[in-house]
Amino acid sequence: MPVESRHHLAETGAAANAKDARLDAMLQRFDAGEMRALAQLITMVENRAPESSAIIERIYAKTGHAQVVGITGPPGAGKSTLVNRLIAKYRALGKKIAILAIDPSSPFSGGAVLGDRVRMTDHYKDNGVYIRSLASRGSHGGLSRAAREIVKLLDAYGSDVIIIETVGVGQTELSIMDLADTTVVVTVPEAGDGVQVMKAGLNEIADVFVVNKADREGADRVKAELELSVHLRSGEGWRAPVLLTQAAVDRGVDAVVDAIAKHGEYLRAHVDAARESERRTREFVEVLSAELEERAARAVADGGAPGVLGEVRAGKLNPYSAARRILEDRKSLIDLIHNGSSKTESD
Ligand SMILES: Nc1nc2c(ncn2[C@@H]2O[C@H](COP(=O)(O)OP(=O)(O)OP(=O)(O)O)[C@@H](O)[C@H]2O)c(=O)[nH]1
Ligand SMILES: [Mg+2]
Repeated sequence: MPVESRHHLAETGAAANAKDARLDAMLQRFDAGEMRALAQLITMVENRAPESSAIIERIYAKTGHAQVVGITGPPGAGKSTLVNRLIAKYRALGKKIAILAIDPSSPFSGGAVLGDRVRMTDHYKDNGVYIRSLASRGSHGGLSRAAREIVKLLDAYGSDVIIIETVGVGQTELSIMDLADTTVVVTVPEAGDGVQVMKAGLNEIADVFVVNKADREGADRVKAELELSVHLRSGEGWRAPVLLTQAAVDRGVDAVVDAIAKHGEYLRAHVDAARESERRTREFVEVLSAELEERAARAVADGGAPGVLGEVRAGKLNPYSAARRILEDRKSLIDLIHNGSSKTESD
């Protein structure tokens, strides 16, 4: 190895040590329950800092305590209003709670919820409530990974309940809801909303149905429709209750808290080992492929695989042949994944 190159490595080594020390300090503050450290770690994970995987690896053993509750449903159904109510209920029960809002269009902590100004301000200062939002724009499918890792951090932080609110009824919502232990689908008695929910497949994943805005006409009809769909959904096991609420005036919300708790108990009593191992396998494959992708991208950015990359850049080699050439040559592959910056491929 040329001298300059060794010198370069020594320097980056020192920088890396300082970085490690900073990260260690941050993780120690996290372990001590410092909310600011939680926020900083979430930001790193959200921005896909290279340390992201190491962070999650470090905190993983502390996860598994929280009940993750997904709340989804059509825009404007009253999800955020409901979540704000739930925050108050859980705090009254002495539970530590975290909210992850995906693309929030309605506020959680700003005190904008009707007459709840004072109470929401209390939450804001309350150490038992952590509220964070995550934008899906421009995240190129990395959203569910970021959400997964943020949930891990919130769990390891000691949250009893983690609520994820998503807007809408699309594929992204379904993939985010995959993170939830308990999924609450919120609808309203508007014409067609029940149908929209069923079309989107949300009724398949609902563990609890909430028909909010029950002050409006048609709530009983939607409730009956949803109950029928639960009835038709074959099999024994958990039967999703259909609850009427008026979140805006705090009516029916206690029953939602009860249903979520009951579903949590049900899950604990009916641990499905096969499903769990499937979920762990899926997570492993996702983490592995994402990690490989990130390492390859970093390596290329750092000038790894210069021979092949040079040919690709010049248009002499098509990307498929180039990828195959790397993948089929053990040494090139290992160099790329392990030390993309050391440029050992063919020089
Ligand atoms: N009539 C009535 N209005 C309600 C009720 N609950 C919430 N709302 C109102 O419905 C509107 C939408 O509520 P949000 O909580 O922002 O709904 P959301 O589902 O979070 O909306 P997005 O995040 O935009 O999808 C607000 O104006 C609420 O005040 C209710 O029980 N009855
Ligand atoms: Mg909302």
